[in-house]
Amino acid sequence: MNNTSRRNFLLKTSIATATSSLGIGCSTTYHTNLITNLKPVIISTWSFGKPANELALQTLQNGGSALDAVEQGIRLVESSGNTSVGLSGKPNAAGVPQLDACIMNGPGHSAGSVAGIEGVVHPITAARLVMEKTPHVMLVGRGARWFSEQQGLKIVDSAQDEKRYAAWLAKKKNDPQNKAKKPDNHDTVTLIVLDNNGDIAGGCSTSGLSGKVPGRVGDSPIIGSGLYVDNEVGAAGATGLGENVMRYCASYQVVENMRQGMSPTEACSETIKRIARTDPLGMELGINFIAINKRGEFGAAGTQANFPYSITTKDFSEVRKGKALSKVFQKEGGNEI
Ligand code: SD4
Repeated sequence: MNNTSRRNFLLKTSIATATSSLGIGCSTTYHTNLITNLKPVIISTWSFGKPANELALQTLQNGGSALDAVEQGIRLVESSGNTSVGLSGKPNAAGVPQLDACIMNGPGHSAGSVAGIEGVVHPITAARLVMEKTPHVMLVGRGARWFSEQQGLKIVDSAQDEKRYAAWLAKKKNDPQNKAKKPDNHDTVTLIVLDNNGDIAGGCSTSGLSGKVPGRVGDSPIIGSGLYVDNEVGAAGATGLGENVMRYCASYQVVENMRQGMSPTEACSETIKRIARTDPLGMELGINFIAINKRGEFGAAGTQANFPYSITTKDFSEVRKGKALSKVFQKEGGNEI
């Protein structure tokens, strides 16, 4: 047996022993990634999460908390020119990016979020400040922006947003394949950190659906929908059309599935299957989840065949594919109208 397979064998054996002594069913290991004892572990949505994970790891290594790591990782994406996160993201129907973000800390089960916020460069920091400086969980719209200003956060004036909107519209018009490319892509960075002590923190940030009705809020800033952290069990987060996630409290459901003994990937898959059983669009819905449990096992699943997620430990940092539940082209979904 070479070193790697010996290490994997020992790892699997110790996990089998640990899971049976914990009374946790572990009948299937498909897409389950067992890396117990390799804490910290950082998982995030999409391939653009990888540099964010790496900054999160560095933050931990420099003595920062799991919460600091989440915030720093997500800030990197918010200021990277990403077309779905931060002020460089997708504008709403009025031409203004309205941003959604949330953050949650396992110890103390505290959470903060901002929704439909305009002009704030780092909504994730605004969400953290809501959590730490107010007794509230969620601030929206103008109130959220006012609060961010009071806290000294960087605000960018909306004339710049109008300019970006004009550029975005022109690009959309000139794209010959635009009509065939429905839906217009929209992504969220959801990043979860399991630290050395086994404590978990997570966050999400997005500009949400492009061309949305002004005031529309997606799943990402809603605790239990776009993100959920339970320090006893694990955490999960979503990307995909919020309307398909928030009607099912889906990240909460993923965590509850893990509480019942499912692996992170199974917990994500079962949540998607449950949504698909109820929703008229079934597996044609575009939804994807990442999850991690308290032991450092992680996984992901999506209705789309190529949902990439990023995973980082001190030993490796990679983009992987989530378990694919469908091959069909995903539709937007939402309430039937
Ligand atoms: C939203 N969930 O606002 C976000 C968008 C997203 O992949 O994640 N798209 O609905």
